[in-house]
Amino acid sequence: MQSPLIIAISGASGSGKSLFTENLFNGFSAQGRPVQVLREDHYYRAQDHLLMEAREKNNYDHPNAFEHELLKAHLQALRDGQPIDYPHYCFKTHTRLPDTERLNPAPVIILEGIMLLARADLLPLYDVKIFVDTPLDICLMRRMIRDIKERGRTIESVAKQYEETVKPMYHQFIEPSRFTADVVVTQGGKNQIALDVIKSHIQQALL
Ligand code: UZR
Ligand code: MG
Repeated sequence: MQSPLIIAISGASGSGKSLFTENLFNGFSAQGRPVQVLREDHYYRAQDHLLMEAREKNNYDHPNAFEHELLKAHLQALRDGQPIDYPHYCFKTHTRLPDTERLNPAPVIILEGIMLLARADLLPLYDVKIFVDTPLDICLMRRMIRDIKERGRTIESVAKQYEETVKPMYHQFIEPSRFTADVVVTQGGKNQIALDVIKSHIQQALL
């Protein structure tokens, strides 16, 4: 098999990365082209050894919160045509779930996550680097709604996390990583022109 095309999609939490990824993926799965989506969120470190109180205090917006070594090993394996055991993470308990999922290699791999472009050693692994650039106030509003609905949080806890880690770490790590991107996408996952441009690039690469 030809080496897969690896596309990394990054940007702030709440920027629309996941929707952009979803829309890109749907475009391809509709055409019957095999695409594998990997989320950096799944590679948050296991914290079974820590009490809940310590887990709640962890800085999840720092690159060290992720097991990037495992992500790197998985990308390498998929490149070599090997399957991987994809981890699953629980945002409510802040640790990995016991089960993993067997994923097979595919010609296109789409990765999405906040720190994908912030680690210099990961950059050479990607064929296409995309940064979804959305104003921070919009990201915060979306995040507030999502974290309360889906991640079991309160308004107070989202506001505290935002002030203490999300915003400062965004400025320290995510915002500067924008300059490593090949393409900067405004208007998030609904930017149809950006989706079409990237889809046609992928199609060309698959010929
Ligand atoms: P996305 N996060 C948690 O809140 N708890 C965890 O156990 C793991 C991650 C949050 C993290 C980050 N930050 O901003 C966000 N905080 O998940 C990244 N605070 O996920 O890209 O899906 O928004
Ligand atoms: Mg997301």
